[in-house]
Amino acid sequence: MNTDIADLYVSRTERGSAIIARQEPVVYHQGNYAQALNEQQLERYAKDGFLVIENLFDEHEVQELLAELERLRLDPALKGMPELITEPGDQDALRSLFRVHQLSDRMAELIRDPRLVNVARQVLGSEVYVHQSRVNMKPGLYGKEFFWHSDFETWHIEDGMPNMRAVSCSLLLTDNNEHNGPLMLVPGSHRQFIACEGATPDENYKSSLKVQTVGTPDEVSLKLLIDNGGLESVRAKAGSVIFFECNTMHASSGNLSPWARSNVFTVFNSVENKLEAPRNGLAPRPEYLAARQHTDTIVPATELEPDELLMVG
Ligand code: 6CS
Ligand code: FE
Repeated sequence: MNTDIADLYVSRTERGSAIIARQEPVVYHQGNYAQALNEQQLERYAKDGFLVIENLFDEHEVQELLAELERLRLDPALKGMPELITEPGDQDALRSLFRVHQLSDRMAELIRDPRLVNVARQVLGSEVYVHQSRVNMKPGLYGKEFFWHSDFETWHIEDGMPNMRAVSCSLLLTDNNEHNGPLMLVPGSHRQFIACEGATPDENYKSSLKVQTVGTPDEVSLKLLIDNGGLESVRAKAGSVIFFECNTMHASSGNLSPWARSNVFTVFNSVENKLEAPRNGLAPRPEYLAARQHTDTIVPATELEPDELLMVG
């Protein structure tokens, strides 16, 4: 039970559901910490809680990353690793692979790309580190949905992330269209925290990464958010990036099309927002879901000396 009255974002306790006003800024220090987004893009991000930048990566880069994803998917060394999550009820279909920035040199290079890191540094107003990375495959025909949730709700309760000061970057590696289960977001939802009903079972992550049942909003709050802000589905070409604030409500449908919806997902957290103890007496989740040890500041690649680049490449 959480008895910490200083914690405003109580969730999954006997108190039940509630709508709590966000306490933190969305863009820290007026977006002056780094220069990546222009005024208009910053405003959009602050207002909606997300921003799509089309064709941020070119076709060649996308092909290279897709090939790397395919290599990882077939790598026998990864078989049986806990980082590999299969689709519910289907041991053969790969749903997600976590900690990709440590499992792959190419992905390690990607998360240092200034096109991603500098956006994170700008909106979070500080240096940043990687809280979590993953690829989501959403295979054609068999990729299942992700139910409505705020990532921050999970990271606050299960990982002890203190504040809303993290941003997710989803780089689309395949075209996202109305058929292959694109990301749906609720504009403006990041300004409210939805406290959820239901206690967290031990080792919840073992099932929640396949099908999420706790840490999901009640119907009334969800409808209110959507009636207020509307719904937006991201239809965009491979190479586009969705930046979304950690508390933005989102979901995606299953993929009944034959086309995979694959993306690389990196969560940057502010170095001033490192993890504390999980809430409600929960045990910390594994490092591959929530970094506690590997919290080195990510230096944008252009700021590295050429010989350092060789070492990390
Ligand atoms: O539990 C987590 O940390 C992950 N789960 C979901 C459904 N989305 C965000 C995050 O990657
Ligand atoms: Fe999510």
